[in-house]
Amino acid sequence: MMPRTPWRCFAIACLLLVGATGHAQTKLRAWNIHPDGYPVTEAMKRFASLVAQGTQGRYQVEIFSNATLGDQPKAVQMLKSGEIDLAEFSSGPLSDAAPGLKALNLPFLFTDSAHMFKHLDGKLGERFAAKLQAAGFVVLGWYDGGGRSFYCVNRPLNSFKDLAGARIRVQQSEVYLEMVKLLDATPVALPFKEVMGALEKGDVDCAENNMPSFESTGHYKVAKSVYVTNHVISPEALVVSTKLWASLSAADKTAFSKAGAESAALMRELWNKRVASAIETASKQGVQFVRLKDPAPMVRRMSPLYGKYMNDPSTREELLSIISN
Ligand code: GTR
Repeated sequence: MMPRTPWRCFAIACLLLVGATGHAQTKLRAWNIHPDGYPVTEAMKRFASLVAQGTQGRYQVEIFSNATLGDQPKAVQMLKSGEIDLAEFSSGPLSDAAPGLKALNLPFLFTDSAHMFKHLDGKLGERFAAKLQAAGFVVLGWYDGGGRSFYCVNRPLNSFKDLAGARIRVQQSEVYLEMVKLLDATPVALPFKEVMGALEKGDVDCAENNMPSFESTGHYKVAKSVYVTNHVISPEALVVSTKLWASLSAADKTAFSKAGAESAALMRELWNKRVASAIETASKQGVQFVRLKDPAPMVRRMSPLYGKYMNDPSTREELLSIISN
């Protein structure tokens, strides 16, 4: 009988593993910024289980939540280079890697999530997905980032003019930086996980986000005035790297796409419930919500942005088709 050298033991173990499942298993690393229970996280879990099911266990998605693998701009680069396989990104940071997406970050472009999905679930979504694919990201589902609003510590907000002079945290994303400057305020680009500390220490006066993130991060505990502007209705996307995509068989691509679509449907459903419960939690803690009644003056203030991106050939066509529908 042959002696059992270490390499032989390894080979036997591999054969046994393949024999037990009928095939080898590939582990995929998925990046996520949110905590457990958040709509994005729960939808990604559903995606992972559907992928396992649809590929008879050959692909196992491991979700690294809470940005433990790094902040969003870093993860965008990691996915582009194939260092991680999958992620859920907001269109803000994603648009720095795929500039055509900047159109999606323009303020007051969509009236609400239904209007946004009317476009993203149709021809326009396909066009954005093609731009993303050329940049290294394959879209498997459009998730909801809802309406983003401004909120501040010790600064009552009754008009966008009350934001003048404030230091406002934004995502690392060009349009967001430009938007805050047009409000005569100072944009401070900070990673998501550092915003709470910055609000507490007074490094920034304000931030802007959707209500589920305002609540899940605990920002509502210090920022007691919210100006409900919904200035950006922001799409998010579940994406895989083009490297992973190229390695999948046609049948596995179908299984991944189906899992992506189902996870997006779940996400959107969970999202609406979470918006309502986030507002309720914050209201109970004394947060004051003031609604922007007439967006026209704020829209006028943003006009240099519309001019800039309408003249930009990478965003012009998409903007025209959104505006005309
Ligand atoms: C959240 C979004 C995150 C991240 C964050 C931020 O609403 O889901 O992906 O973009 O906002 O402001 O950094």
